[in-house]
Amino acid sequence: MIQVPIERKVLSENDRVAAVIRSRLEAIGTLTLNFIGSPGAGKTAFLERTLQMLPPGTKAAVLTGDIQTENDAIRLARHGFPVQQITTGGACHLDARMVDSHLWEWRFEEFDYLFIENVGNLVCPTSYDLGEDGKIVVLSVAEGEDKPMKYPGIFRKAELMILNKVDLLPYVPFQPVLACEYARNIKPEIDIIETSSLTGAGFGDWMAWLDRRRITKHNLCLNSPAFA
Ligand SMILES: Nc1nc2c(ncn2[C@@H]2O[C@H](COP(=O)(O)OP(=O)(O)OP(=O)(O)O)[C@@H](O)[C@H]2O)c(=O)[nH]1
Ligand SMILES: [Mg+2]
Repeated sequence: MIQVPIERKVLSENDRVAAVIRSRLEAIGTLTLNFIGSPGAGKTAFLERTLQMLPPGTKAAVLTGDIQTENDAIRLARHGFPVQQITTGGACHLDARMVDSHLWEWRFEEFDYLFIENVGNLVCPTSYDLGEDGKIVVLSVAEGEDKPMKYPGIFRKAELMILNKVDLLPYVPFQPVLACEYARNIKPEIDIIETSSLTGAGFGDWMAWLDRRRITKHNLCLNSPAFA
């Protein structure tokens, strides 16, 4: 019976910390994206290929969340960018405090991009603002096209859906058109990019989206009252 007020209190404390993170990241112009998807949807592989494709001189960093193990951080660190693993010790999502304490370790360095890989889960991470500019949902073709209908929360909050592992389409009964239709029923304006981290398909579109998103953020910042 007291569960709802306690949950509300936890979320409002989280929102307070997230707002502080957002204003700090805003001040240094870092575009921060929060990647959410089921376990095994391919979030780490997607970020690995993204790091490989960033233009020379780009300053990027990754925070990667898992319940246990440093496996993802080890994979991501191979690409020469700063990476920190956040192990939640049981929690099924990252929260703003966890992100804040790891950003302090980097002293809020001025990165162009901060990528946050959330704990593999389509539900819990959705409610937690981490101070990011946007959420990106990663759905793989091995999961079934009905997932936007079954887990609408994250598809409503995400600005982009990565439809991943499209190299597997010849082998699985998955209809991308239906998956996109279900996602757009939840959020008509959601962007969708089909990708394969194995073959690199769709990464040209993704890198262009990323670049556009950074420029949009930059322009928004320049037009904000703080810069007037
Ligand atoms: N065929 C294919 N396999 C992929 C692709 N992307 C990832 N995989 C494989 O899918 C498995 C899971 O990939 P990960 O990148 O570890 O997935 P994840 O979403 O980070 O998983 P968690 O961090 O555990 O939630 C691995 O065996 C990858 O090699 C892809 O585009 N195509
Ligand atoms: Mg991972």
